[in-house]
Order: sequence, then C-alpha cells, then structure tokens
Amino acid sequence: MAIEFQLRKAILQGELRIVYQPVVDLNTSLMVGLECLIRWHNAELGEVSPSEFIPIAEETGVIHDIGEWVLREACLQNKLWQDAGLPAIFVAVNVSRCQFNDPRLSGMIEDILRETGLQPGYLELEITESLSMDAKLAEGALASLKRLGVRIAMDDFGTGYSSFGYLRDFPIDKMKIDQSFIKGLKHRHVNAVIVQTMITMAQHLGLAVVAEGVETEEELNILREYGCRYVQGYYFSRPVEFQQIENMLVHLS
Ligand code: G
Ligand code: G
Ligand code: MN
Ligand code: NA
Repeated sequence: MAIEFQLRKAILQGELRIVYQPVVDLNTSLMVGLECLIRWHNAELGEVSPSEFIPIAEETGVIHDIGEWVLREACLQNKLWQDAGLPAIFVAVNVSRCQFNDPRLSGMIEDILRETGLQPGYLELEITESLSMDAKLAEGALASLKRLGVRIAMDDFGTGYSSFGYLRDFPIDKMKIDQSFIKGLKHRHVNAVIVQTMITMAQHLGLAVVAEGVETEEELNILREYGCRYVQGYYFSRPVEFQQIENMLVHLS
C-alpha cells in the first residue's frame, strides 16, 4: 500500500506540519486558543487530507508516532510563543481513539510537557466519541491526564454513539458542538433546539462550550443570544500557518 509506506516516512522526512485555527471568546472578542490540525505534503502524492490519511494511520498503527509528533510540535510551538512574550493561549490537539487505548499515553504527554516546559493548563486534548474506545483504558488515561492538569474536550459533540455516556463517565472540561448543528441554525428549527439544549446542559454541568464551524454573522448572533461563550470557524479564521498566528498574537499583545 503506497500511501502507508509514504506515511511511515513522512515524520522523518519533515513532511508533516500543523495549521492552527483560532478559538475566540465572545465575552472579549479575543483569540484564547488554537485547534491544531495536521497537514501532510508528500512530493509524490501532493497535499493529502487528514480525513484520508488519519484512518490509514489508525489501521496501520502509524497513528501513535504521528499523534506523538503533533503533541510535541504543538506544545513546543506554544512554549516558543510564550517565551517570545506573546499572549498565552492554549493549544488543542486531536487525539485518536487508538491513542487512548495505549496505556503509555499519559506518560508520553507528561514527558512532552516536561521536555518542552509548557504548563499543562495550556494544553487541551480533543477526544471524539467512538465505539472502539476501550472505556476502562480511556477512563484511566483521562484520570491521569486530569491529574497532570491537562484539559479534556469532547469533540464533534452530538454526532457519535454515546455523547451522554461520555459526559457521565469521563472527566470532561469542555463540549465542542459539532459544526453540522451550527449549519442551518437559522433555518432549521431542530438545529436551533439542539444547540440551545446542548449549551444549557453544558452550563448546568459546569463545562465550557465551543461552537464549531461558525461561518456567518447570523450564526454568531444566534449563538451569542443562546449564551455560547466560545466560537471557532471560517467567520473568524480558517486554519492557518504558524506565521499568521504569530502575526495575530503580536497584534494581541
Ligand atoms: O482540518 P481538516 O479538515 O483537514 O481535518 C479533517 C479531520 O482530521 C478532522 O476530523 C480532524 O479532527 C482530523 N484531524 C486533523 N488533525 C488531526 C490530528 O492531528 N490527529 C487526529 N487524530 N485527527 C486529526
Ligand atoms: O473533527 P474536527 O472538529 O476536529 O475537525 C475540524 C474540521 O472542521 C477541520 O477539517 C477544519 O478544517 C474544519 N472547519 C473548521 N472551521 C470550519 C468552518 O467554519 N466551516 C467548515 N465547513 N469547516 C470548518
Ligand atoms: Mn477537533
Ligand atoms: Na469537531
């Protein structure tokens, strides 16, 4: 399988990079964090989308190395920005369900935080609801990560198999409302009801709530009215290269 072979070499050959998408606090209109999204450029294959290669990485086990690379790179970059005197923000890294089945996950993250010197409070892990997660292993991993001081966000909330079960069983800090609910917020009554209900539930549970995929001012105004505090989406910024984030941080400071 050509793509698997190329993927194994991608890290060593420096073909992976991260793009960053701002998360904005509606109370202050300021960028408070960044979601880290991996990108792969290969000479033969061109730009390969993560929705294409992450599933392959998961099947072949390469995800463990890629996941570790993203975590280290994100923590290191964030620490470099902080050391340069730029405003402190968090980085949010997507962690695959396979990584949660690895008992070494929290130890690996602890090592990365120690090596890079990033304080744990500036790292957030995004987990996705999935059937194939070993609940006992994940519970253990999440408990150790919480003890470390890392924050946990439930990604794509509302689309998976066990949204409520995860909220009940896992030490979640943040709910990220899936972008499919934000689309058509104005025109689809059912989306409006679901989003409003999710925000209320998050508030009652003491969770931070982020709406993803915000593309229009209209969606933003509705979210504001519902009391949603954090937003992310093309309306503010697409995922961009680190230089552009640096410029934004310079303007913030
Ligand atoms: O930004 P984008 O459209 O390319 O992302 C596509 C999908 O790939 C999203 O579901 C996103 O969560 C996932 N993804 C992006 N970066 C990473 C990563 O570093 N690790 C994992 N596990 N998934 C990622
Ligand atoms: O699954 P996850 O939420 O981690 O993936 C985020 C995905 O959503 C990435 O592919 C990112 O590029 C994409 N994305 C971020 N903001 C928007 C948006 O406003 N509209 C659309 N269509 N996609 C978005
Ligand atoms: Mn995500
Ligand atoms: Na998401």
